[in-house]
Amino acid sequence: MAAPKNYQRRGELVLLCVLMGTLWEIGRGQIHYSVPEESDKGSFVGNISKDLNLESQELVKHGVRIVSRGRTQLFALNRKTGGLLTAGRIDREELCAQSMQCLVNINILIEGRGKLFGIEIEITDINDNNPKFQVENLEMKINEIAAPGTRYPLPEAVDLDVGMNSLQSYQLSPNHHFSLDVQTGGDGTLHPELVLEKALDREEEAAHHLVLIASDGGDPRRSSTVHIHVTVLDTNDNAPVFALPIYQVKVPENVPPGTRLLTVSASDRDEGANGEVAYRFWKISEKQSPLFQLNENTGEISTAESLDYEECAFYEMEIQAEDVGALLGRTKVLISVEDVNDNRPEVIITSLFSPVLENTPPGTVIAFLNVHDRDSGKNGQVVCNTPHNLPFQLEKSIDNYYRLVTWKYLDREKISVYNITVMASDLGAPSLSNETYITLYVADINDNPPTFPQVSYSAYIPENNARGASIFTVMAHDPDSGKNAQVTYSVTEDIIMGSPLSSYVSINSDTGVLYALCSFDYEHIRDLQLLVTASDGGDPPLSSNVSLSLFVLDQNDNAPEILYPALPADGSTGVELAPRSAEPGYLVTKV
Ligand SMILES: *[C@@H]1O[C@H](CO)[C@@H](O)[C@H](O)[C@H]1NC(C)=O
Ligand SMILES: *[C@@H]1O[C@H](CO)[C@@H](O)[C@H](O)[C@H]1NC(C)=O
Ligand SMILES: *[C@@H]1O[C@H](CO)[C@@H](O)[C@H](O)[C@H]1NC(C)=O
Ligand SMILES: CC(=O)N[C@H]1CO[C@H](CO)[C@@H](O)[C@@H]1O
Repeated sequence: MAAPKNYQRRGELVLLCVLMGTLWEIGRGQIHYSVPEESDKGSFVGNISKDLNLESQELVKHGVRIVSRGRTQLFALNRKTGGLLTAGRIDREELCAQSMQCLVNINILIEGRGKLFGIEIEITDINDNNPKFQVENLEMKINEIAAPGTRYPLPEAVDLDVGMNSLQSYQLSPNHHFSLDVQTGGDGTLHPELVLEKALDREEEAAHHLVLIASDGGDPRRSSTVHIHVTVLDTNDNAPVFALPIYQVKVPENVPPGTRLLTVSASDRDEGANGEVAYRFWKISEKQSPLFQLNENTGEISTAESLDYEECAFYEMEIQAEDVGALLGRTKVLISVEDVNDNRPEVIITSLFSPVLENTPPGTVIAFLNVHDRDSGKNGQVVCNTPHNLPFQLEKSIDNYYRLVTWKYLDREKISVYNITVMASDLGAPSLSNETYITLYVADINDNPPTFPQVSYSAYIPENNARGASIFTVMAHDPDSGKNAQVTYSVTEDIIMGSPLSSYVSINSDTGVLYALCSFDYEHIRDLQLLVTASDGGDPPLSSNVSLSLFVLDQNDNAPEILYPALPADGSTGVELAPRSAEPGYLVTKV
């Protein structure tokens, strides 16, 4: 901005010199002064009076004055003392910009003598300007993968002063990652560059704060700074890392499907999308993969189906976390399933000796049972028992086997079939139990003879009966079963009135029906004593006897005859006399 104006001003001065050139008469060389810029108004520049060999009084007399066409008078003449003074502050930089020498030419006109003198005044530089950056703060972005050695141009400072007072050097605040390199251009200007010395790591340090200092060589030295804020841009250079190398969880086997078990979590030190992680099963057996589900985004592992301690008590799997750049992290998950008393004991009848003979001695083994519970620990310990009111008891055998034995004699005739309840309970809390039923048949032995309901029987048959007529039926009962209860009847042979009993009667051995084999004559035979035997079909057979008395009843087959008193021959009624005083019960007569 200032430069064109200054050139213009210098142009005017030069023009002034040319115009005045004709008046240039002084033989001696040009007068040369120098004054530092920024001197106070009225600062002494040179003694005109002395240098032009004029008495100070003559200055006024000869009308000595400064001629210059500039708008601003930089210098003034004290006519009394002959001193050339500054008329105001002079800014060298405004006047001459960056020119190494700043010369101002003025002319002194001595009107009285018609003489013109040229005076060259050099405005010397003082260090009155700071090197100046155009910005105070600089934002830079550098990707963390940038290679060491990469260069980044930095802003340059400008110092209006010249020579040593102008910009001499740049410095960078100490830093581990960056260094400063200053290149010198063809015209001597300095170009500061930032050089990456050591690779950046956003995850370690996401930003760096640097200060660039530009200094001049003046005395005192002036400097200015620019603050450089380097933001390190992320690249996906970090793999996800799980918080734990192994996750462990215990879960009761009865949790419903969908129960959350645990959440694995991997962190990725990268930021934004580079730090996003997806979870997947990495190693899981085919058998267990349908059992668990993993939320891809949250890392939450839950059950997909119900777990069964008895099937598998321990699961091991590996989980992988993957970020967008396919960088991986892995962890292990161990799931222990804890037993819950969820299985009823089972009772298996390994062998059953049924039917059992009713005369088996106490202590005979009826059955072998095996009890089993799929749970473990107390939940899997089983106790077995049977009702106490039955003639059976359980005895523990080896392993999980029980013997069912009799503890007293059985009686088929009382109970022929038992429904034995075997109750198995485990020791879990709450306990689970299961019942099983054993049907035991008691086999008959011939321990009961057929018995007759009565000790003896009497039967009656009218005389003159038809041959083959049934007289009577005896019936014996045998509580045994089958052959042992099959009763056959017989009559013990005897001799009655010279004839065998079997010629009089016979008995149907199956039905017990007694038949007459002859026609009885009361007048001939009045009664028969029989011994009927009932035998069962057992081996050996059992029998019992009963006596049967058979009476023959008289029929009216003979006309009665009155023997006394003899009837009168005339057919009249016989008379019996009785005294009047006869008491009741007095015997009147006998017929
Ligand atoms: C009870 O035991 C039997 C075998 O003795 C078995 O078949 C059954 O499944 C068991 N009941 C339960 C509910 O477990
Ligand atoms: C045995 O008894 C149980 C219950 O008392 C019953 O459920 C079962 O049906 C019975 N078994 C037989 C064979 O009678
Ligand atoms: C039945 O009577 C027959 C013949 O008198 C005899 O041999 C047998 O021992 C008797 N039986 C019984 C059980 O009294
Ligand atoms: C201002 C100043 O120093 N003026 C002096 C210039 O020189 C003459 C003698 O040549 C002195 O008399 C002035 O005092």
